[in-house]
Amino acid sequence: MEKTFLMVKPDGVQRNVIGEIVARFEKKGYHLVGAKLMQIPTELAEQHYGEHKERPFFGELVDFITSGPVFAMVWEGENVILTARQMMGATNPKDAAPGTIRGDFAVTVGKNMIHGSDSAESAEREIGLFFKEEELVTYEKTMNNWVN
Ligand code: DAT
Ligand code: MG
Repeated sequence: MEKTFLMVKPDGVQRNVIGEIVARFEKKGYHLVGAKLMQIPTELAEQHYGEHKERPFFGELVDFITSGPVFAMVWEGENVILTARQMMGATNPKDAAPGTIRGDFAVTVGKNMIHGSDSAESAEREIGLFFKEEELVTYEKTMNNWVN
């Protein structure tokens, strides 16, 4: 089953909306297989955002994502990578539709509440960066039969 890496950024943790964000993915019908509150070390932040190394905002991005704890998660489900991105909304909250997480909770691109993998390759890479194999849990919910 498809998996994605999602993370409530430091602004979301500080603003007490971890629960609301988790609730959206739970209610959608996705399956939580790993989660932890953590402080990202600078080196991990630089690796995670490696694709943006040459961008002018890279330094700010690393400073922001390491500015306080994040809530890192792995979610599983049919088409979860693309659908989670749709539920997050556009990167810049000013372009994010109402009803999306960024549309409902955020104002500015520098503090846009949530990260989500953008492809199968980045999901695999990011899950590997943030979680050890043994931190991901395999379990059944009888409710899954009512979703799929
Ligand atoms: P996303 O988080 O939607 O995958 P991205 O990978 O293009 O977006 O960029 C990573 C993060 O970098 C994004 O969530 C916020 C920040 N960012 C992107 N573009 C920016 C910009 N023009 N100025 C400042 N920060 C930016
Ligand atoms: Mg991205």
